[in-house]
Amino acid sequence: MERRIAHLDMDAFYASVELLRYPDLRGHPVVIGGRRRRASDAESSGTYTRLREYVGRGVATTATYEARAFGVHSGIGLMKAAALAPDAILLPADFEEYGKYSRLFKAAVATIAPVIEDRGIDEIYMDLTEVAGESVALATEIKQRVRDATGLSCSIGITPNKLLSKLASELQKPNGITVLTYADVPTRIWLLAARKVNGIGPRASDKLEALGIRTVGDIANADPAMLIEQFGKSYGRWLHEAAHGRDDRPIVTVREAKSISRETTFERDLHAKRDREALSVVLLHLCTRVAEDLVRKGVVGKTIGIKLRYEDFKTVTRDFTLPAAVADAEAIRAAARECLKRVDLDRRIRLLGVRAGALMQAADARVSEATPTPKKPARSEPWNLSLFD
Ligand code: TTP
Ligand code: MG
Repeated sequence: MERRIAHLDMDAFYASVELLRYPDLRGHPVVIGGRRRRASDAESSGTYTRLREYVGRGVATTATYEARAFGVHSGIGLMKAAALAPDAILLPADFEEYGKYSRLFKAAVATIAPVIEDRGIDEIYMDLTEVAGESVALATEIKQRVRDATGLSCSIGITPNKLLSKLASELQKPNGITVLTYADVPTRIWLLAARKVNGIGPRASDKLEALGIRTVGDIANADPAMLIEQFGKSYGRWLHEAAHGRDDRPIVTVREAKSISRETTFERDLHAKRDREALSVVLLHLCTRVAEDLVRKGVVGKTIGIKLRYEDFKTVTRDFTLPAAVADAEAIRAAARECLKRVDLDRRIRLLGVRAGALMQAADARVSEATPTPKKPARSEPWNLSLFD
């Protein structure tokens, strides 16, 4: 039976949460980034910082749609953003507040959709196959509940699978509802740039581009044998399937999660020895993310794994089983390092991933040390943009 899968993504999430606090800024270009929020911020001084006053090397984490009209977006340097939109208001990030709204909107959705996969701070997948109601009506109802609970807007895509729904939710942002069937793939999806597909990172899209393949439709129309020759058996096949909008990944609820992983594709391929420092920064970030996810979900993992993808797209994984289940970044990193000793580090690497498996409820495991609470909320692919700019 065909499934009905929805993807919900909050609109300009961090910025929209800030606008709840500073409603007078509604309609203005606002950018989030730079230093962290201090207790004494805008309310007390009564004045906002303009982007033109910014000096430093910070990047924008997000921007309101009014600021995006000037070309400001996630990952852009704030000095560069200031050149584009000097009068935009710059606000520091307040991760605690975003975490609070994240929990609120997810709880509101859960009143309608019983099967939810948590994809991080501002997005979720839902399986609506068993939920009664027509798709647009259902999406409208979900959006209303999110608005009632948080005052925030979101965009929803509803299609037969996760891959298409993730693309669909973006098609009419902000505040959009997009329902697609397989029949819509050629007209609505094929014109999109290849990199819009979750799983086609900057390097793969560069390589595709060099082959004259720019859009999802170009991939769909490419010879599958050529894709396999260029990208290896598994990724090549996946590209072909993805371009035709096919994806049978299930919705994974927290209860069922067998493992928690984070991975990142580098802006440029890294060499394990020559780029040792950059790699260890990435490794620490990934371990920190995995640790945050574990803590957020109240679980601990006994098996730590790594995934490496080499420049020729060949992928290897290694696992290391610990004597006791853990949820802290340092222990995860130590185990990941053990795994790294068992792979070929003389070749260039394009992707690194860290996984915690053999999960159990933290309450059931006897964890000797208290696990730290996460400071920053987690996202699904957080580091692609910023680390190697
Ligand atoms: P996104 O959903 O990618 O962006 P958004 O919600 O701000 O805007 P959109 O309407 O396009 O969905 O990311 C969610 C939040 O995660 C975003 O508000 C800020 C944060 N974030 C980062 O910290 N770094 C990043 O590189 C990106 C893309 C987002
Ligand atoms: Mg969003």
